[in-house]
Amino acid sequence: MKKVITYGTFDLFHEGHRRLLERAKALGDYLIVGVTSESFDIDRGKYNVKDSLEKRIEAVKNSGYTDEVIVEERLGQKVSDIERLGVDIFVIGSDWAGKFDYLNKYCEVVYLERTKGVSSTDIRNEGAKILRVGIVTDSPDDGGFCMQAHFVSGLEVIGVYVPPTEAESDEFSAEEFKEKYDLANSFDTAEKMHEWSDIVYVHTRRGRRFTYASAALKAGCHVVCDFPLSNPEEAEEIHVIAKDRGLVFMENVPLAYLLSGTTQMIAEQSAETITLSHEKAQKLVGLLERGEAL
Ligand code: C2G
Repeated sequence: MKKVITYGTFDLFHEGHRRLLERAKALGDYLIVGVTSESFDIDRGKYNVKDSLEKRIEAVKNSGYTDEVIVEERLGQKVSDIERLGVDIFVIGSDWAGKFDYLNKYCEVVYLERTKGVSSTDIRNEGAKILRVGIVTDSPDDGGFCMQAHFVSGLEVIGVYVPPTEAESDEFSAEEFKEKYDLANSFDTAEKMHEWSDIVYVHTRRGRRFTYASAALKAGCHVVCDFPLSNPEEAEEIHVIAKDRGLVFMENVPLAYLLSGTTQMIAEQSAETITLSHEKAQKLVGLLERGEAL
């Protein structure tokens, strides 16, 4: 008998979870599902799980594909589960590609394509889809980003990740940045920030932009990046990575966007729009000067 195991939170059980379990079961004869405990999810940075452990276990059982449910309570548990339960295949979604290769020592590891267009996060935010922005920065100054983001509806800057610097003199902490710009979170790894972000703003020195932009795209986040990204080859590569995943990649060239918007308005002869946006801009400047913008 071929035993298959998979793990997950399975919050607000949806079609993506169901399809994962269906395909996992089809790989063998007996499917074991490890459902994460509440405290394990908090430890790994998943704070807003809605359903209780009991409810999530029930949903996994009700799917009709599961032969046995266990609870995942700690890091490193997967190896002992696989050995103890005599597992042949470990299965997980492609959002984890490469992360569990170390389990190859104990059993076969299979990454299944994640189902697009459905996630627990979207269901949680249903009706009020707010795009969450995470910033990766090696500068203590945000370049005006947080303040400007306040004027964009449907957007929330949720936190910051500060990669380690080589020069000690440049050092500042994510916690300091978070306090300065009144953000909700500081993340100790880029991966955690990706998990919580729809968009990542890459605000680092030029040599590091490609690394952080590509990592964010590979984690499924849209990216806004300081200009220029790096060299033309890497710029081309990043556009391919974004395109393949159906994600937006944009460089931070505000004057160019302003000019293209203006050109379009002129072409459409929508002078009224130009006047209106001018008035809006004046109002914004007034608010900023009086410190009322936030
Ligand atoms: N999944 C999917 N398609 C989606 C959403 C999720 O295929 N649209 C898959 C995930 O890739 C994962 C499983 O469903 O394999 C459960 O997803 P989550 O509940 O988000 O669990 P996760 O945080 O990925 O936990 O130890 C825990 C595990 O490492 C995975």
